[in-house]
Amino acid sequence: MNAAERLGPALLGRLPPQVRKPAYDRTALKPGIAHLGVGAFHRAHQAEYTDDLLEKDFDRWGLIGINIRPPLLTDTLGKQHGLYTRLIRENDEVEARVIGSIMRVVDSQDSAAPALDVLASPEIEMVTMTVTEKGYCHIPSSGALDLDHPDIVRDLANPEAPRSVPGILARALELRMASHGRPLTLLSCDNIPTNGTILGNVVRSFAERRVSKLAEWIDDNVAFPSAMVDRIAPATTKADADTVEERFGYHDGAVVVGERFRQWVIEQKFAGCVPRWDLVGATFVDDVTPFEHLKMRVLNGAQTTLSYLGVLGGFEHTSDAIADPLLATFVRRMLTEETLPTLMPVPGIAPTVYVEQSLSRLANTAIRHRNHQIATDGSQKIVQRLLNPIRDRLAKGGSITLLSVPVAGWMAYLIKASARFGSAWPVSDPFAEKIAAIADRIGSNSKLLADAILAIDAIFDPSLAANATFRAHIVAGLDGLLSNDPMAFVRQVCAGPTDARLKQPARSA
Ligand code: CS2
Repeated sequence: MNAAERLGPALLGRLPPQVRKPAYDRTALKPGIAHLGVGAFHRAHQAEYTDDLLEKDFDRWGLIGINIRPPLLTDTLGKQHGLYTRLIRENDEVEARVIGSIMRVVDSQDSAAPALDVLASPEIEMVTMTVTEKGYCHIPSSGALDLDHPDIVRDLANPEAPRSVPGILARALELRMASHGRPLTLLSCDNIPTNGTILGNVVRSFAERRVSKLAEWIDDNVAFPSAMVDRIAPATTKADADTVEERFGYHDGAVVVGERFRQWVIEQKFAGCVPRWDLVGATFVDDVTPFEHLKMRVLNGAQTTLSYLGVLGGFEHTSDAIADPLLATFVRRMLTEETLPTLMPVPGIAPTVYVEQSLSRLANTAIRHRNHQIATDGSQKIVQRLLNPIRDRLAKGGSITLLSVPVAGWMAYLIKASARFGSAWPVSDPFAEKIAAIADRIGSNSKLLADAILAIDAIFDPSLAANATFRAHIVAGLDGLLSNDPMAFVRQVCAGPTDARLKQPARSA
């Protein structure tokens, strides 16, 4: 059998009719946007919105995709001149579209120079980024730049050859200031609270420690809007590429799969020109906060909860976990009883409807989102998804019985990965080693485990860690989730009054 032809400009005219293709002249694209972190989410979200915009109202907004961390882009998107297939999957439906908005890709993993060339160039007026929560090098509990972060220490000593996101952006802004001086919008598309404010903080804090006048120049010429972004788009698998090849007859090394739902709410705070994403479904608003709380606490909170309880219960994907009646009941009750009361009114969205819509999105069996993928970097996610609503509940005297369970779930997930607990699964989290060391030292005493983990003040601010109610729930949660039957504990919490949690099943480790 002949190998299938690879997707590229030459194939565009011969794509099967059921594959939608760019309805504009790609050769007329000019670079205007740079994106840092070209993963599945970017390809399923901002690049698609941009493709919609180019189709609706063609302007010069071509995208240059940059990776400063693996994987290499040259071998996949590069070989396809930026083209890739975006599949929307909902249970049995598959809808294919080739996206054309990425005009060039740049690999800058070994040195920042290629990224800086793009970011400092006068034609780039918008830089979007999906660099993951930990890419900001901030302290999750406070939002401040982590000056002890090894990459920040290194970059402050070698500012002309930076590796960190704050270091690279500060250097790019310095080059812009020293050359053409054109303004720039830096738009974070990561799931961290007040992402624009945090990005502004880390870049400014870095700049203040560098060249004089850079921080002032940034204040006058750079905007850091906050944004809420949403579409579930798990890491692409070989099966996804095979689907394209089998159904449509061509090879694509950069396929992305997402759900139909998508949302992008952007704070109207720009410097220079802005792509009119608001013409194609994005919303420009004065305050993103209510949207951001809704999304991170409900949709992401549910995902994180299902990921930890799902792994502990033996479920592979989100959709498997939510198909379990116990976990479905748990997560629905947690969201409606404890999370919703912490939300502020959201223009145009009824929170209860949003909860049901979120739960049905998570039940989509065609989206193969692995619980271990969502569980990755939990230390960077639980603050906005679980701890902030817990803090709000405590401030108003509300119960936190349900919201505390996934926090203990995050701890149990990392504890069980330690050697002392049998290295249950490989994990990836900046705090994994620290928690493994705690688990190895302490063993299975939940109270001592809780004391040691809650003392990590980069995650748990000291007043929350000192709260007796929260602490008692975490201890009970660890007792239950580290037992031989973690689901029995979830059942017990779901069934009844909070006190029932104090009767624990038999311990393992
Ligand atoms: C997920 C998100 O991996 C994760 O942390 O919770 O990537 C989630 O799928 C997106 O935020 C959905 O918009």
